Amino acid sequence: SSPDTEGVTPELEKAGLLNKTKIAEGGRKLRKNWNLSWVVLVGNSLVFFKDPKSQNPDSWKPGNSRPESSVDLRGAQLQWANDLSSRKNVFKLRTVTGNEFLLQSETESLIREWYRTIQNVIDRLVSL
Ligand code: I3S
Repeated sequence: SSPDTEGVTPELEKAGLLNKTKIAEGGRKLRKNWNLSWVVLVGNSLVFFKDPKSQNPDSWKPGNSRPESSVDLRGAQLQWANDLSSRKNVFKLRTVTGNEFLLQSETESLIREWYRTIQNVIDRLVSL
């Protein structure tokens, strides 16, 4: 069984590699800078790592690799955003604080699964 005290460490929902760019910070538009990112969906947060050493499902655990950034999903909005990029399979994530990210994968099934799973977390947070 897990060494974590039950209820203290949030549940790992999903982890994997996605292309990511931030396009707005606090409502202010940013210049795109696409990068491959190790993305971890855990508890109420989407956590981004750029360190290749972080590319394992345990990377988000306290004391392990340091994340590049973290997004609070409470009140966040998702929408498909093929109009915002020449890339295919792109969606936009907007936080309540007005930060906006595009997430993209070459694999349609994979990006659909990410969209669905993140939306489920957002929906769950609404009813809490
Ligand atoms: O939406 P944009 O501004 O056309 O996005 C493209 C640019 O950011 C481009 O960089 P420059 O800032 O050097 O123009 C990027 O290299 C492209 O990847 C961006 O478009 P895509 O369609 O890849 O999201």
